[in-house]
Amino acid sequence: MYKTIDAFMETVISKNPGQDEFHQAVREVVESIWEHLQDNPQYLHTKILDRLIEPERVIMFRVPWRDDQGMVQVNRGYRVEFNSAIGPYKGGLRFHPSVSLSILKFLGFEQIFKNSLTTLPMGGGKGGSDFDPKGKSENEVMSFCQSFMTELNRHIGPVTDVPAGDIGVGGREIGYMFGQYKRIRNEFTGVLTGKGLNWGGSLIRPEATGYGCVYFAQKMLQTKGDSFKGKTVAVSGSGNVAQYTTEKVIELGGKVVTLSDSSGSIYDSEGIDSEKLQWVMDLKNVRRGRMKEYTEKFGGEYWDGKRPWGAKCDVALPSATQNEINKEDAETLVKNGCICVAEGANMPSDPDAIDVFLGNKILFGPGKAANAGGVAVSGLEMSQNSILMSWSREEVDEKLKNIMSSIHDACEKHGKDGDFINYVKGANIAGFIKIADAMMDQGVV
Ligand code: NDP
Ligand code: 2IT
Repeated sequence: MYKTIDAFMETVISKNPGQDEFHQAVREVVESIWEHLQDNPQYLHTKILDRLIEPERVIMFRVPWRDDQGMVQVNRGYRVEFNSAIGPYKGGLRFHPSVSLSILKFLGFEQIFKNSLTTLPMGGGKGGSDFDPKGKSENEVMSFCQSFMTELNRHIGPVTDVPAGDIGVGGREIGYMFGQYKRIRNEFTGVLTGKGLNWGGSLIRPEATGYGCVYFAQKMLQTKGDSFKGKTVAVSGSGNVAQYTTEKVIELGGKVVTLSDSSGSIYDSEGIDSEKLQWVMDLKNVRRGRMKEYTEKFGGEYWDGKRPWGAKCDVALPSATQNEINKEDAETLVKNGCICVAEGANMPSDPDAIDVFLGNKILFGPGKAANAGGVAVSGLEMSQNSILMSWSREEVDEKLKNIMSSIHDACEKHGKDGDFINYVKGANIAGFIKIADAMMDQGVV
């Protein structure tokens, strides 16, 4: 039995060398639940924590494909099937050159708790590849997706493991992978979520992560009697999550002044209105261009190679990638009057940044709570597929709102400390209890 958090983390680090992002995600959870564990020795005796940090299965495979010049290219594919205590493995696929086992283990580990919070029966998993879709032709993306699914298909299934999108994987890639799965298996099933609307997809799934994050931030603001109306909002990223986050903030009367991509950020003091957002959606989803072009079209400032956190804002909604807010960024945000941060991305704030937010007692919603709307609507897509029905936009949106609200309540229940809510602690404890109890019920497996 471990005496201290540091002693536990030493073992995690020595068993998983070099997996820095995974260590970071585990430490955050363990720090939150440590006290709860000491008060509940049944979890210690059954080594729930030791079992929880060990994926049930990790699959790693070769993905060979031919580029447009006929040259053979080789990427590495992964699926981390982390925990199936409360349902089939569920989580996205990420295609990005930075993808490694550490990144996918951190994402899969986070996903276990996130999925538990959604109230739906989904276990945790994550996968992807170091393939870089940037600059590739349609044909190359399709060839890669088909090769990737040629191996992945034997490990997944509607009651086993149900992947979806993440960075670099959107409707286009899900389509190519679904087509290949169906061709190999001769089965039309809900094996992937984020599908097209006329072949089993759910209304609101594309919007769900962004909308859900804004619904969650709205609940957080309401605890202070506040709302999005008239708020200046900094959003990072310009992909799926950033786009629909911006759409919902505009609808609720807020003003989004920043967006970004991996090359830099744009700052528009007038606000990104619906028309400008439509242009961004076309730029990123159809033309696949860079955010720099925004300032050439609409004016404003382009901050080359910089993140958007220098912008003065009331609310920050990081929606690009992990560790995109460090201590200095967090201090700048707080100094400039930011009162609320809700994470659309997974682990965008590093541990020092989280300390700054919590230390200053601002509203801070961690990704596993704030961005759970995406996987929640994936869960609703699975339900619709299994009953061969599709629900209306209003029905799905209503269910999404209710789920985000219940996640907020769970965070409040386990994270309330006087008049402050520690959402990190609340989300981790609430997520943990459901998984740990299910694992206890199912014996040593
Ligand atoms: P997209 O691929 O649609 O967009 C990603 C955006 O983030 C792009 O603007 C991209 O810029 C930027 N970005 C990616 N990597 C980096 C990097 N290393 N440095 C700076 N910017 C970067 O992905 P999503 O919008 O789907 O995902 C964004 C975040 O939200 C991720 O953390 C993901 O895990 C999380 N998330 C996504 C969900 C979903 O349903 N899609 C659900 C829950 C969380 P560029 O174009 O230059 O690459
Ligand atoms: O990080 C995430 O929750 C996602 N990328 C969505 C996963 C899903 O299965 O919809």
